[in-house]
Amino acid sequence: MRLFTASAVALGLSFSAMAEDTSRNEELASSLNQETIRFIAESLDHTVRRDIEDQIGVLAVYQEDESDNELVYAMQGKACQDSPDCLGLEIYIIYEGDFTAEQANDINQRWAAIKATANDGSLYLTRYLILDQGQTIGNIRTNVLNALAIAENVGDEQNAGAETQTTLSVSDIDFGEDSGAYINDGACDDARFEEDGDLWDYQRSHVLNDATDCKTLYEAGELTLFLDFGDNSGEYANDDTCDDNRFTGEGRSILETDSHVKRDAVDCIVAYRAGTLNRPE
Ligand SMILES: [Ca+2]
Ligand SMILES: [Ca+2]
Repeated sequence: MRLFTASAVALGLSFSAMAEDTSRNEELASSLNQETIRFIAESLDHTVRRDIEDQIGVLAVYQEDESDNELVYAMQGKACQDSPDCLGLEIYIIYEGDFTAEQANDINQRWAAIKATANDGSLYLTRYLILDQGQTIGNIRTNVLNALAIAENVGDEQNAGAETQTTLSVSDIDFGEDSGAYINDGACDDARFEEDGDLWDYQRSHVLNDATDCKTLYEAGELTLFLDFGDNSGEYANDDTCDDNRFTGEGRSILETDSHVKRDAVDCIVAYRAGTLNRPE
């Protein structure tokens, strides 16, 4: 089996939704050929990227509703023998990463409608349909959507887990310097480590200014990083306006895309210290 990467690519674009094609929903299929598999993907308003080489099936892609991410998946005919018609259909999604058998087992226990396996670190999510007694095209379309909905959930869980891990690493956090009025008093006064830090002006002014206190307490496991400004990798970094659209307030630019989330740290910290930004909800 060829490897497909289901990568989360932030497109930063919005596509106009086209209507789904339900015209063949009542049609009973006891086998599937290339044309029908392609129709199933396109009828869901998904884009067929290409046919699967030397097999019956397609590689398709669509944009998730809740985010700008796109999900790549494959539908492959099974039990085709020498015929161009296949008696089964496998829907599969592959996430590359560092997945273990334990994680796959955990997914299997929570999502009965999909089979998860870990192989060389990649996570395979598959759903197999048998067409023995015939299934309607509408039913097959619903099965595809169910499998993809579970895959989206699994993907979201992985992304959330990855974010938690990065905030836990001390070396990933810039604690700044000891330059505030409350340095070395045994309490962290940097608003980033306060759940409702916007309420206190002196904590805003202490972002990056109470390094020793905050680092010591963070290493002891007594602090959580609630507000992560990220780095300065954005195209509009260092132009004196905060372009990170998680924030609101007069210190924010008019940019509406997610392109600068956690990528405009200096501009946003300056505005935040000055009190012209509200932190994300
Ligand atoms: Ca302090
Ligand atoms: Ca900026």
